[in-house]
Amino acid sequence: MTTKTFTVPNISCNHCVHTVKSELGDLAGVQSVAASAETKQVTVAWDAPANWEKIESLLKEINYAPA
Ligand SMILES: [Cu+2]
Repeated sequence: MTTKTFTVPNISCNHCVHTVKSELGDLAGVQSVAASAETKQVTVAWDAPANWEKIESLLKEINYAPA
């Protein structure tokens, strides 16, 4: 399992947190998603078939690109 913590500048409230968590959670292979509106930090844990490229492009698609 791979875990990565990164900043998403566009996270501004709990709705954003909810969106990021549910969208990433739907990606096959993603095991857990933690996000905070206060720190704008997201931690994702994943296994194959997910990978960082897929996670990053999904986040860009929904306008929550990682910094
Ligand atoms: Cu928001």
